[in-house]
Amino acid sequence: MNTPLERINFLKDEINKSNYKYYVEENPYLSDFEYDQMFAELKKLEEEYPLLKTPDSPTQRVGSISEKFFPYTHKYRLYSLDNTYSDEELKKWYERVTKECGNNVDLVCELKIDGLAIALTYENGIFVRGVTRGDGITGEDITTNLRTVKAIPLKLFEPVDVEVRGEIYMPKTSFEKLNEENLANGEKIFANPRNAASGSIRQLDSTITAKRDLSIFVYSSVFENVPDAPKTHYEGMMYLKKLGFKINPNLRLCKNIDEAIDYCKEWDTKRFDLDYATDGVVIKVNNLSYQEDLGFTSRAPKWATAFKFPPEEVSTKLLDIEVNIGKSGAVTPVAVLEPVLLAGSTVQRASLHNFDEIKRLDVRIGDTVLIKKAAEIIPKVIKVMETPEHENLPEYLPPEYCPACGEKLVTRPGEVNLYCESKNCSRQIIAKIEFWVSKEAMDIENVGPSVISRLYENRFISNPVDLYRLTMQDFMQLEGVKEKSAYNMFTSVQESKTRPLNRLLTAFAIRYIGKESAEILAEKFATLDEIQNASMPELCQIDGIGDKMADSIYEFFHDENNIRMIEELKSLGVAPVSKALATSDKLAGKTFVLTGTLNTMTRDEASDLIKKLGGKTSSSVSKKTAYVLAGENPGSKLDKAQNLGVIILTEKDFLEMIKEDL
Ligand code: 3B9
Repeated sequence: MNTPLERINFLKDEINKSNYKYYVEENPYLSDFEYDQMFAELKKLEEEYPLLKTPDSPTQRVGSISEKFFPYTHKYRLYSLDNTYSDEELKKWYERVTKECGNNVDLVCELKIDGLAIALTYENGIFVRGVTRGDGITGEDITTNLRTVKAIPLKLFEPVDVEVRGEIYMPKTSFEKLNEENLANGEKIFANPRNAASGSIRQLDSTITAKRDLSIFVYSSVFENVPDAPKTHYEGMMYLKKLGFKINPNLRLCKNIDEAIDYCKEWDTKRFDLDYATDGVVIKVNNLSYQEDLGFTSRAPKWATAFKFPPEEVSTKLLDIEVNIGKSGAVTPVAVLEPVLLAGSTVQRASLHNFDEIKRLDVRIGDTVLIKKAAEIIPKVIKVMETPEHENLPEYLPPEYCPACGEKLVTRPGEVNLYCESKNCSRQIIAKIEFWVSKEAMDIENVGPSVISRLYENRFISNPVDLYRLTMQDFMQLEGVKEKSAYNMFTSVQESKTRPLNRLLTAFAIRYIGKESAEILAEKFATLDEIQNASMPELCQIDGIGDKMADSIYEFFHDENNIRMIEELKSLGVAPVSKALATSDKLAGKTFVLTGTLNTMTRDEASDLIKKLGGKTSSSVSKKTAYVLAGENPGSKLDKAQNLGVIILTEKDFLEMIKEDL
């Protein structure tokens, strides 16, 4: 007769082995019935002998409900990958590699899984911690949720100390099933398997995570106490497999870049047969000592590159053509589509460029159209499929009158777009204000399209300048806006008064002047007055400002209405600062909120530092806050950050993060 400990260990091993066979090798070992029996017996024994219950027990996968995720600073940084898009770029990358390491550098090709990057830590072969990638330096501790992912071993086949990195993903079929169920239950629909995986793993209630079909592929490791640690990436991957990790079976050792290019070509088509989303191929130098020689840039290893698959194309039905009115009055068609999966996302709308394009392609409502998506860009209609229905559909005719204000639409010489030239067109005014507050322009957080529409409808604003006249009380008049959010909206507007000059110039939406030309202007001129007083020849001389642009700038700053608007802005306290020169883009796109007292610097100094590294600071914590930098005696901002799951940095974390740039 076995002792309870022996029996418990036997059951744990059998169940763990069964999990491994089922979820990693995808080759069942125990029948469902046997599994359930053993699981029940183990659970009962552990209840009887609570001291024998250990964290690597399969009964310990479903955890509890946490209130929040805690930030965790990675022991080893998680790097990104540089992207390549063509054979030529791949060859150039390989040239740099061989220049450093000599000819005949072996490569390993792997599929790039479109999921969620995480790091798993094992001590003595026991899973102790799982953390999201975050920004590569600090992530969030999601151990409890990761324990529910059956393909993650709780105990390895050898008692090693290792940190592995991998990608959590949801199989395409499970994603579709989840969406079907959610649709039926009136719950959230995920745009793609990646979002579904991310939403599932970020559940505070891990019993929900446990119900989602998540899996993992592991692709990288750092060993700590292994006597003969692998010498090549390929051996490393085989060792990970031997330890019980799930690795993607489609990795391949290649002798040179031509073989790697063949791999990319092969998988560009074969990937559609897989039950998981991939967005490219990762190519790595195999020899680890070569990897060490090549080293890292500030964000990515030089010994690896990600080849991105060219954009996908799919066909779907054109349900309608909507008309959009832009901030400059340009009237453009938008395709409304039967939802379809394209390059990993569900697409329902696509660009049709302009009405000439519709005529050229002979697009008719009801047609089957081919749509294409370039990386991160709005999909567009590129072709009408030849169908028997096409000929019977009525030709599409562009609108003659503005659908918003009824004004007759006009064409402009030399331009393809139709324009609504009404000064009172509501859709145009709203588009102008929306652009003013957008990230690219004045970046006014907390005041989004829905707030703008309501402010406009309630006649609180009829142009962007009016935003600066609003009081907190005005915001509170909107339905559902309480004191706190009114305060945030008001503060965001006030904060935007001192945005850099280039942002204000962008926000003006001067014809032909986009973000880049606004930056050029802001580098040449320190103030609005200087630009206003610039002569045509002065403007034309500027590198990067063409004659048409110069004309448009001159005209804008001499228009009576605009002169008045600029005066009003000034009197309301809008005072752009001349462009604070960021010396690095390390913190680009990251918003910091500072709270409490810092030891090594003042808050102003910290905030200058953040700006110098390309980041932003804000006074209130929101979902868009990337980090809260908390000093001693922090205020309520810290609680808010914790509630929202925003990463909290101590002064030490912050200094660690930017030390290379100090
Ligand atoms: C320090 C696949 C992805 C991926 C690395 C990947 C994303 C990132 C990466 C991981 N799919 N592979 N690989 N298939 N989406 C290459 C950036 N590796 C690291 O982050 C990393 C970091 C290291 C090693 C690896 O330290 C070294 C240790 C020994 C020698 C040299 C460096």
